[in-house]
Amino acid sequence: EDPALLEAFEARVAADEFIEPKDWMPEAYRKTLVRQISQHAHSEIVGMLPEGNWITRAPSLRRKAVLLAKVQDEAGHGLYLYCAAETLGTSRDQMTEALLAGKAKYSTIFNYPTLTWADMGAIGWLVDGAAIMNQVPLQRTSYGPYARAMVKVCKEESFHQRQGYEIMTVLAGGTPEQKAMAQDALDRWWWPSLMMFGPPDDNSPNTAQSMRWRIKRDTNDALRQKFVDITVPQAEFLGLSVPDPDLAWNADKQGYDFGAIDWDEFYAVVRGEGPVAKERMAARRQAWQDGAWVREAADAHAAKRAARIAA
Ligand code: FAQ
Repeated sequence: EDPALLEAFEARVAADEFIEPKDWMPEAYRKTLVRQISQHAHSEIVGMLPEGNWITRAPSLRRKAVLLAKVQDEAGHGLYLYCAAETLGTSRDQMTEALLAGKAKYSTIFNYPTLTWADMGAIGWLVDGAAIMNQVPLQRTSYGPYARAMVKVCKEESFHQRQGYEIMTVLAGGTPEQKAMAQDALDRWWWPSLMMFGPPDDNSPNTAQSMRWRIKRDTNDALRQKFVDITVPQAEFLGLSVPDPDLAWNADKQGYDFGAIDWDEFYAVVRGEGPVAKERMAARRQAWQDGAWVREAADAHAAKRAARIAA
C-alpha cells in the first residue's frame, strides 16, 4: 500500500473526518468494517427471532402492536446495515452465505430462549439498552455510511428500550406471580447482556486497531461498565435484584464493581453452542430457502428488462 495514501488516510481519521465509500482506505480497514457491519446486520436479523416468538402470544392488542413494530424495526436496521456494508464492495448474498456457512458471527445474546412474556420486557430493557450503549458512540465511527446508519438506528433503539422497561414496571408492580416473572427474566438475561459487549479489553484482539482507526470509539470494558452503572439503579427502581452477589458501589471510581463474567460460557456461545443456536440458524436457513423463488423471479425480471432495452 502506498505510504503517502496511508498517511493521508490516517490524518483524516485523526481529524475526525468521515471516510466515504469512494475514498481510498487500507484493505485491513475495509475488511474490519465488513466484518463488524455485517455481523451487526446479522445480529439485527437473527435478533428478530427471540421476540418474534411472542408476537402471537402478546397479552393484549396494544402489546402486540408495539412488539410487532419493534421487531419490524430490527428488520429495517438489518437491511440498512447490509446496505452500509455493500458500499465496501461486498454483496448481501455473500454476507448471508457467510452467516449460513457459520463463517460470520452474530451476537451471542440471540442464542438464549425467550421463555415467558417478561422476557420481552427484559430484552427491551437490557438487550436494547446494551445495544444503545454500544451504538450511540458508533454515530461517530469513522466510516460515514455506518455512522449515519447509527443515527436512525439509535433513535429506534431508544423507543425499544423504553417499551421494554415499561413492560418491566408493569410486571414488577403487579401480582406476586408477575413480579416473580420479572425477577426470573432479569436473572436469566443479566449476564448474557454483559457479554454482549465482547471479551475483556486484554483479550479483545480487534480493539486496539479499531480504536486507532476510530471504528470503535470506546473499549468493550468501558462500555460494559457504563451499562452496569446506568442499569443497576433502574433495577432498584423496579424493586428487583441484580443476580450478582459481588455487585457493590465503589465511591473511588464512582461506579459499580461487579462479579466475574463466565467467559467460558461466552466463548462456547460464540462457537455456536448457545442454548438455541441450532434453532436460530435453522430458522435463517429456512427463510433463505423459502425466499429463493423471489430472488430467482427478480433476476428473471431484470434479465427480461435488460433484453428488452437492448433490443
Ligand atoms: N457475540 O476483538 P473483539 C442488536 C467476537 S445489538 C458474538 O472485541 P470487536 C440490536 C468478535 O466478533 C447486537 N461474537 O471484536 C437488537 C470477534 O470475532 P471475529 C449487535 C462476539 O469486533 C436488540 C471476537 O469475538 N451489535 O443487534 C461478541 O472489536 C434487540 C473478538 O472480539 C453490534 O454488532 C458477541 N457478543 O468487538 C436487535 C454492534 N463479542 O469477528 C434485536 C457493533 C465479540 O474477529 C433485538 N459491533 N465477539 O471473528 C461492535 O461494536 C463490536 O463488533 C463488538 C466486538 C463490541 C461486538
